Order: sequence, then structure tokens, then C-alpha cells
Amino acid sequence: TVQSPFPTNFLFGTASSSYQFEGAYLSDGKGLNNWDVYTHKPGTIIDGSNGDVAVDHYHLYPEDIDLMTSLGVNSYRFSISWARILPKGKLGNVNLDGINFYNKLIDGLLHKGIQPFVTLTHFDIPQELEEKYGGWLSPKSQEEFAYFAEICFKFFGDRVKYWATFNEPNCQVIMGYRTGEFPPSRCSGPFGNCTHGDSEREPFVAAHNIILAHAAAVQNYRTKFQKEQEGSIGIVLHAAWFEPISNSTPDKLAAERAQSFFLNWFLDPIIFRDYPAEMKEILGSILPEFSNNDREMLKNGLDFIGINQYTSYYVQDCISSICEPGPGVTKTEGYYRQSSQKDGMHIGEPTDLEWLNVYPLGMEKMVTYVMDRYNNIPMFITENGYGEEDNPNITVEELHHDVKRVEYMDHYLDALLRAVRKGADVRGYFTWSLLDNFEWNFGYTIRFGIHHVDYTTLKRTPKLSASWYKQFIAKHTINPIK
Ligand code: GCO
Repeated sequence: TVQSPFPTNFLFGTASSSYQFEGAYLSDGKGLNNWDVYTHKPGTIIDGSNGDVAVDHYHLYPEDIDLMTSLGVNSYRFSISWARILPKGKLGNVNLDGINFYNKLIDGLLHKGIQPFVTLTHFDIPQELEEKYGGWLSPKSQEEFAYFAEICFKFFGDRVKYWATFNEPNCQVIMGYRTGEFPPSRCSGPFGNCTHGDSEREPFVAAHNIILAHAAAVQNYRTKFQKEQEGSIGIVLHAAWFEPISNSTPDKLAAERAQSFFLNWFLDPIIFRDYPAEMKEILGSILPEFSNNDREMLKNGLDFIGINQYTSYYVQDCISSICEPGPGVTKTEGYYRQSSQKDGMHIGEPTDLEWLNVYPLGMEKMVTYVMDRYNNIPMFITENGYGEEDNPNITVEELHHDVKRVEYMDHYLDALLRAVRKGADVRGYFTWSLLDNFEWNFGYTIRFGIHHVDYTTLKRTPKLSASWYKQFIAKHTINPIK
């Protein structure tokens, strides 16, 4: 047998999130959250769908645990629905039925030797707080989150050893407060589905509150729980790789800026206690400042970095050259232009999704970039996966026979291995996703699962990628975790 190059106790798993999976949106005392309300507004979701039922993981979780057992994974990343636990936030009661659901899920996983890897919030917040505070725009959101986190540590921390505070807050604030595509859908206009906001400032205010909310939760964990519970805590960010479009110094600097305005925006404050220099220089007073107290709090840092690595883009400098309008070009985005094409050539392979380019080298580069910039803090690949559009031209057989997803996973895992051989301290890999599920604004039109879901019957069927992943995991030694 081949000796696995993956380290001992490496976590292999699949990822999910509460809104995209659970359904049961009114069951057992759950409160409404921002996504429940947002998806019920006409015109927000491409197929007019919502997560009311989703893939009914709330009821079908035992079956889903069986699917995981059959895959041979030793970990499962999922998120907790805040409004299921605290329907009205800090001022209301703890919903014990909600606690009970996660207890059953966690116990069911552990019973099969599957480690829970828990994201505290994956884009969802109780609607009560969304309305009261404009979501993350108010510093009050920090205390609310810290309280929620504390409840979770208290009830689940005896069994949960991996905590991520937030999922992709970088995407969340851009979509929620710049482009208006996610709740609370604020933007400076044009006002189609979004309400009056300030696209230039609000993303930075929301980000600031999220960074401090993370810090508050980590402080709580460190002072009250960690010693006894012996877990670790980190944050998950979307980590697209930005490749300079040419070898020129301005384009290389622009690619650096793109990293700073997207990934380092969150990681620098949490790890180095301040925003990246490029952001401070370009944004000036638009960027909130950390007080001495904040910096004290930020000392708590994190134990691991979770990165969601799917895609890569070319980046062109827009300071020394004039750029056409597009992602990245404005001052508040960092004066670069992001694109998938260079001289008519695509970066890697295109997919059905505009944002998703198949570029495995981006995985290797991203992981080594994070390793170098952040002194090789332990890292998890908290998401990586392949999505395809479900349309009348594709048959169910074709969806099951997902050769492209298999190639994608094969090449990305290979690239990850190259980064590991270069010394990156990567401790786990989670594929997005266990099942086809509710893909935000795209509803059920995009499928990311390694298991197919028939949305009429909710029947789960393993795709080719599920058997491929099973074999891959079996080939790589996994030492059982006690
Ligand atoms: C995330 C992602 C997931 C998506 C997946 C495919 O934020 O973690 O948005 O929730 O479903 O990345 O787009």
C-alpha cells in the first residue's frame, strides 16, 4: 500500500450549511431568520424557490449520516441555525428543541466516528436582529453573536472540537451591503431588489463588526471553555486565487491588492491586529479604525484558518492603466480588474457558473500564499467543489455520472497535496457538498452535491463522485480519532 502523504488524523469530510440543508423553517420553535424572509420576497431567487424545506436534513439527518458513513469520511462540516437556538436573539429564550436537534446530530455523527466541524453562522441571523440592527451594521451585533457563540460552546462544546465563527464574511458583506444580492440587500443603487444603503462604506462597517464579533466569541471560548473542552476555533473565508494578468510590477501589485481587499481584509486584523496597509492607504477614513480595546480583544486571534478554495481569476492593475468597468475597479474595491479571460483565453476551464473557473494550480498557490503570509497557522480547506446547472438539456443519468466533478476533485486534491509537500500545515479537506442543495440566489438550479437529490421525493442517490471520493479516502491512511 501507498503511504499517504496526508498527515495523521487528517480530516476528510463534506460541508453543508443550515439554511441550505435543513428546511423545517418553522419547526419546533425556530424563529425566522434573514434568509427565510429574503427568499419569500419575489424576484430574489432565480427559480422563485426558498429553503423552507431545502433537502430536509432536519428530518433526514440519520439517512445523511449513513451516507457519510458509507463514504468513510471522518468529519462533517455543518452550521448551526442561530434562529433555531435563539429565535429572538439575546433577549429571548434558548429554544431547547433547537438544542435537541443539534445534540442528536452531533451524537449521531460521533457514534459513527465522524467529528463535527461546526460553523456558528453561515450567512443566517435571526430576523429580529436583522431588523433591529440592520444586521451587522450595528456594534450591538457583536454582543449578540458572542452570546450565541457562548450558548453553543456551553451546550455542544463537550463534543464539538472544531469551531468556525463565521463562514465567508468577505462574501457576505460584499453581497449584503455592496451589491445587495444577499440580505439585508443594501446598496447605493440602482434599486432593483436592494434598499437604500451606502455601498462604499457599509461593507467596511459590517466587516468591522464581524471581525470584532469573532474576537469576542474567541475570547469567551478561551477564557471560559477551551481549557476544559480542548477544542480549537477559527474562521472560514472565501479564498479565490488572484493571478496577475501579466508579469508587470503594477499587475503583480494589483494581484496583491486583490488578496488584501478580499482575504487579508479579515485575516490581517485577526492575526496581525490591523487592516492590510494597502487598504488603509487607499480607503483612508472609509475604513473604520480599531481602538486600543479592540486590539486587546483581537489578541485572541484564532487557532486555524479555514479557506474555501474553488476558483481563480486574472487581475489587472487599474491605477496605472485605465480599466473598463467590472469587478474590482473602483476605489473601494482596490483599483484592480478581475476577469476570467486573458487575450481571449480562459483561466483554466470555464463551468456553467460564471464565478467558477477550474484552475487547480490556484489551490496550490492559495495554500502556499496563506502559509507564507500567516506563518503556517494550521489550515483547513473548509470547502472546495464543483457546481453544474440543472437544465432541461441534462438527464438525470448525466447528473449521476458527474465525470467533471470527479476530475475537478482529483486535480484539486492533487494540487493540495503539492502544497502539503511544500510544508503547508493543512489538517483537513471538506468537499462542498454532501448533497445537492439550495444554492442561494440560484435556488435549486445549481447542483453541487456528490449525492444527487430528487427535489420531488428528496431521494438521495450517490453520484460517480461519491464513489470516487470514497475510494480516494480509503487509499489515504486515516488514523482513527479516538
Ligand atoms: C459558502 C458558499 C456555499 C455555497 C458554495 C457553492 O459561502 O460557503 O457560498 O454556501 O453553496 O460555495 O457556491
